[in-house]
Amino acid sequence: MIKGIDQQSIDNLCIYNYPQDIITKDNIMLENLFLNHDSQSSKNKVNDKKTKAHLQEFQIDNPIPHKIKNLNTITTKIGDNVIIGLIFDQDDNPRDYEFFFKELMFELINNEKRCSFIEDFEIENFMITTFVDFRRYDDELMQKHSRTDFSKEKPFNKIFIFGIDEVGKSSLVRRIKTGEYTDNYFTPTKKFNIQYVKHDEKGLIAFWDMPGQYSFRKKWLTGSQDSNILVYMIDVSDQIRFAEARKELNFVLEHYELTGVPLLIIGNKIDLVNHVNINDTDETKKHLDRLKNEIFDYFEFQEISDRKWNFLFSSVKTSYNLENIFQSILDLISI
Ligand SMILES: Nc1nc2c(ncn2[C@@H]2O[C@H](COP(=O)(O)OP(=O)(O)OP(=O)(O)O)[C@@H](O)[C@H]2O)c(=O)[nH]1
Ligand SMILES: [Mg+2]
Repeated sequence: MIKGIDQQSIDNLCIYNYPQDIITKDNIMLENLFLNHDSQSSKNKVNDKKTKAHLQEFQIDNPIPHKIKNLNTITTKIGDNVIIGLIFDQDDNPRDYEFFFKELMFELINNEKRCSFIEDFEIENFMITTFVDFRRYDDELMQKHSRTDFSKEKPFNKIFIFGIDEVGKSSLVRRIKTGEYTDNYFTPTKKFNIQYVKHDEKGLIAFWDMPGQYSFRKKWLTGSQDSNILVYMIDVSDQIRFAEARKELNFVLEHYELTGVPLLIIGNKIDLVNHVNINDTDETKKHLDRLKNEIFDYFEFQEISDRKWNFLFSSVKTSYNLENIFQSILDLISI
């Protein structure tokens, strides 16, 4: 997606790619793209006046299927300064998708108001929804089976990680992605931190790490759309904040659109809990079981009956249980 096409200089454009980097700021390519859309827009202004009737609506131009640097694409212009495009397989005909593309854009932008193109997180979210809806449409209606490319053959999974601030969400994602951990490495996350990990069986896994500070929590519901699993993290060493953590979890779980989405709850920072010297002894096991029972009683996890769920302790710092956590995520999304 390219934002800012009404600006004088191509350098000022904002370019968003999903799920991989596919397009860079190539002047000739971009100028050609804009020219195509400019002629389309002027036609639309004459023929399509009715769509401007509602003031709050974005104008969505007729999509244009074309080749951009050998990529098989379809693009449309939204409002005055946004162009969004999709790239298809070489053997696909983008014209097959023209109608659906325009309908989908209209539905997402003007009916569901999924994106106002102001904040980056909205744009990221809008792109994932477009991507997922298109793949569903393709699977259901086009019924093509001979796929060879990565994104078709292998599934795509979105892992939505949330929890109040400071529990260790960003540290976990960094650990999974790079193997690294540093105390106090992170300042609070201020926007959606999206990291991709490739997995042999599961294809592309996108970790959506939410900001946990109070003022950002209202954006969690927007970010959670189309998730394959919810991962809720708590800090088990900070029991003073359990009430707050419980309230925020329940608020999200009550949201009807998320019913049935599997849930993994992670009790992080187990290394900080008194008396728990993590090793394989029976003594440790007893301590962990007792702590787990206390947490279950307090959070009333047993009441969760509308989805598959699991609870695991972890320490991102010492790597305790991280392999089991990754495995549990994979198991839950397979269900
Ligand atoms: N002792 C200990 N510290 C941890 C662990 N995991 C994370 N931390 C520390 O906890 C602090 C917060 O970690 P972050 O990963 O930034 O937490 P966050 O949940 O992403 O916080 P927000 O982005 O504000 O929502 C950092 O100082 C980390 O180093 C852990 O398992 N044990
Ligand atoms: Mg963070």
